[in-house]
Amino acid sequence: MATKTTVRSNPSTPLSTNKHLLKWVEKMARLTKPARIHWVSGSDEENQTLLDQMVGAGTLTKLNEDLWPGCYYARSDASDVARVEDRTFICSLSKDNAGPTNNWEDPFKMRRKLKGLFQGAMQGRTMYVLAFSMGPVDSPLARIGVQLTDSPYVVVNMRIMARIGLRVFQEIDKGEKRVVPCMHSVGMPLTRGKKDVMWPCNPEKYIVHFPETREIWSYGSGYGGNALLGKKCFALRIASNIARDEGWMAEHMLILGVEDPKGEKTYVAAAFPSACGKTNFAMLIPPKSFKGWKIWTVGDDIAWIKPDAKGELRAINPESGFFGVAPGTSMKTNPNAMLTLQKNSIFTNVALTPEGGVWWEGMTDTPPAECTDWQGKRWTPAIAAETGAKAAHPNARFTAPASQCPTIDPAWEDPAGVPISAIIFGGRRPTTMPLVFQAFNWSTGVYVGATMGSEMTAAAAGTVGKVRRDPMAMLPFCGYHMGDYFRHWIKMQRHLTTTPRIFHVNWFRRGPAGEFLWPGYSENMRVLKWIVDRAHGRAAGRETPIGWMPNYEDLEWKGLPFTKEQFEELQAFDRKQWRQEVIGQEELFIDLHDHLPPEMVYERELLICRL
Ligand code: SAT
Ligand code: MN
Repeated sequence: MATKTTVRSNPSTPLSTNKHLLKWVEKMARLTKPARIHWVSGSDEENQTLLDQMVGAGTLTKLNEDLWPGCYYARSDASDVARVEDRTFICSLSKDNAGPTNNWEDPFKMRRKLKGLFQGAMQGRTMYVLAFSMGPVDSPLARIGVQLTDSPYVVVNMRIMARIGLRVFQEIDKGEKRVVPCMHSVGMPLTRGKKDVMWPCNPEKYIVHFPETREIWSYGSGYGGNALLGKKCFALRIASNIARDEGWMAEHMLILGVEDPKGEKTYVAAAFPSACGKTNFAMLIPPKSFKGWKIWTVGDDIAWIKPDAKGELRAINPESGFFGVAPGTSMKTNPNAMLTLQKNSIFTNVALTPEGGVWWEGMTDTPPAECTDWQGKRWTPAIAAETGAKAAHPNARFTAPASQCPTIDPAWEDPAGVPISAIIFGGRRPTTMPLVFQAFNWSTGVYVGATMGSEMTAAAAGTVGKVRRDPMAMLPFCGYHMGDYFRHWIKMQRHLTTTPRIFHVNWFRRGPAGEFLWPGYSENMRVLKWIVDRAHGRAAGRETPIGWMPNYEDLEWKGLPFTKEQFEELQAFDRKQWRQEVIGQEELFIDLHDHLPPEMVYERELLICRL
C-alpha cells in the first residue's frame, strides 16, 4: 500500500523531473489530446477520489461496507472479457525473432497504424501518468515502467497489482534504471459532447510489444492482461527479452515456500497455464494429517528468477497483488484467497447480490436466491437451470492485495528474492500424464517443460477444452522466438552451481467415466512433499522411461483413503498413449525447427528410444 501524502491541489503538476519522461508525456499528450493530465501519486486520498469518481460515472459499484469493506465491483463490456491473443503482436525488427508462436507485424508499419489509432484517442478523458515498479522498489531485480492510460479502472487495479506512484517517480529521478514506456487507451474518445459508457473500449484491439525498444502499446481493451500493462505485457513479454539479454528468466510461475515441522523451508516455482489453479496451489493448506507443515505464498502468477553470486537461483514475485479467477474459488477450495479478497479488492464480471455483495459459481454450495449477473441481467438458480446462464463470467476476476494473504511469506518482498530448489511444470491433461514424475536432469526437464500441453481455459478467447501445446505455460507470453527461449533455458544451467530439480504434475487426470482420479487441492501437499524430499535427495522413486516416479509407499498417505490400485491408475504410464504424445510434441517442434537447440532434438530421440 502506498504511504499517505497530502492531497495535491493540482494533479497535473509533474511528479518527476526526468527530462526524457517529461518530454515523452508531452509528446504523447500532443498525439492523444487528453482533456487533462494526472500524475498518479499513489496516495490513499487520490485512490479514494478515483474510486468515488468511477462510482459516480457508473463504472464501479461500491460494495456493502459492512460485508465487503473497501471493495468495488465492475462489469466489463461483453466483448472485453479476456486476453485477446490473436490481437497481441510482437513487433521485432525481423520476423524471425518473434518466431512462429507469436503474431508478428513490421514495426514501422505497426507504428504508423498505432499513430493513427492513438491520434486524438484520449479526447475528453484524463491521461494518467502511472509510474510502476515490477518487484520491490529497492530490489536489484525490480524493473520500472510508466503507463500512460485513459482508464481510471486501470489505475486503481495497477495500484493493487504493482508498486506505483511517488516512490517510483523518485526511483526514476535517480536516473539509474531504464524505464519501459507503456501506452494504453481504451480507444473511445469523448469527442464533442459524446456521452461516456460504463466500460469504454473499442471493437478493434491491438496489444503491441516492441522488444528491441522495450515498448508496449495497447489499444481498445480495458480488461486484465490487455490493459494492466505491468503484468503479462511487461513482466512476461518484454521481461523475457530483457532476461534473455541479461542472463535471467521471466516465467509464468507461482512461487511458494514449504515449511516442514522442523522449520526447514524449501521454495519451489511452478508453471501452469492461465486458469489451471496456480492461485490455489500457491495458497495451499496442507491436509490435517500434515501436522506442523505450512505453505507460504510468494506469488501466484509470475516469477523473475536470477542466479545469485553463488550460482543459486533466486526468485522474486514482480507483482504485489493477485488477479485471480473468481469462479470456483471458495472457503473449501481456497480459503486463503477468500480471506485475501474480503477487503480492499476489486471484482470484475462476477455477480452482484441484492445485499451489495458479490457471488460467483462455486463460491457457496447454495447460490443466492437472486442476483444481477455479469451482464447486468437478473439471475436466479431457476433461470440458470433453464437457460444455462452463468452468474459470473468464467474468466471473472478479483484484484486483491498480496499483503492481505494470510499465508504471505515473510520474505515475499525480500529484495534478494527467495532460493528456488525445484521447478514444477503442469497442465490440465485428461489422459497420458501421471500425477507426478521427475525429469532425469536439467535438459530433460527443459524438454518436459517445452513439450507441456494443456486443455484450453476461459482465460483466453478460444476453444475451451482443446489440448494445446503450451511450453512452460509461456505460449502467449514469450516475447521472442520460442526455439531461442528453449536455448536460453538450456544455457541457464551454465550459470548454476546448484541446479533445481524439475518435475511434471497433472492434477486433472480422468478415469474411464470422465471422473477426476485425484482429489487435488489440499491433497496436492502429498505430491509437494515428495517433490521437496526429492529436491533434497532424500525420497525414493523408481526409474521409468519418462522419468522418476514415486512408488505408492513413497508418498505420505496418512489421512487420505487412497489405495495402491487407485494410485497406480493415476500414475499409469501407457506406452501407446506416450507414442501418441511424442507425435503431438513433434507438431510444435516442426514449427520451431530452425531455432530448436540440439538438446531438444536429442532429448526427443532418447525419449523415443526409451518408449
Ligand atoms: O488477464 S490476465 O492475462 O492477466 C490473466 C491470465 O490470463 O493469466
Ligand atoms: Mn497467468
